Amino acid sequence: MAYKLYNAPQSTCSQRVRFVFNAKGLPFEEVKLNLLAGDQLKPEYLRLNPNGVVPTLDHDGQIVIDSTVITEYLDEIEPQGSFTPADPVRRARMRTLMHFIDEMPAAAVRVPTFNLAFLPSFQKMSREDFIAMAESKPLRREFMLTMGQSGFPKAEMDAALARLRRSYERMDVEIEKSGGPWLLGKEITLADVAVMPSLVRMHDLGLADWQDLPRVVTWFDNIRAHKAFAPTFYSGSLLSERFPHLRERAEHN
Ligand SMILES: N[C@@H](CCC(=O)N[C@@H](CS)C(=O)NCC(=O)O)C(=O)O
Repeated sequence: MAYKLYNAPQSTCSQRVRFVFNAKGLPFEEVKLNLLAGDQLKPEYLRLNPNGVVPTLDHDGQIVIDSTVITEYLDEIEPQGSFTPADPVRRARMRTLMHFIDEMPAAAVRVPTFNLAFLPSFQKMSREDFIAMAESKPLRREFMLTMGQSGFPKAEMDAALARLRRSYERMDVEIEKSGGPWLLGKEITLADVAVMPSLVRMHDLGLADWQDLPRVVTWFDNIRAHKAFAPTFYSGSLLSERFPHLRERAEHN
């Protein structure tokens, strides 16, 4: 069985899928897209993924898109080292958390990411090129136009940070309820995988606002110590490695 993953090193959604592949020890071919250059908006890619985003999985010609769907798909067809509880009630809880994660931290993290990391690249574009690029995005058109070339205003940034903070608090409650160390108890599940890249991103941006939540601190240490973590976050996967201005920012903090 051959797996081809269209993805981007720094993409949080791609990191979820790479983590599951690496944890299961499954070989996969990686096709790396340059998102700032617009590879995800080329007609040949849009035929695979009409949302114009990564990741996309090609499994022997069968196309599966959307990172949480891909991780569930992989866990179904490659059940070794399962990330899904056997008990249907716990499975339902896992999916509930995955929905929460996509709606809260995974969505909110885009605001500090774009404001702090990507904005300088967009500011170098002409107004016309920026608008044309934003309008060509099937899923993120309004997001890009709201950000514009001056970035999200402070109120929007504060709201995103507040949503992220509430997500860490929710993680803390879930870990306490389940007995930890993972969100649903003793075993790591797809819910942990789903939220992981948001915390890695915020840590990388120097905004790890969970230091007063010891259960989340331990969770973060545990996921970084997982055998799948290092191969998932290979060189170039962190924004601070790619954007020198972020390193300078971190040094000043
Ligand atoms: N719900 C989708 C979201 C995918 C997504 O937003 N991907 C981002 C990278 S993490 C992307 O490709 N962005 C490109 C763009 O905004 O043009 C998933 O989970 O796969």
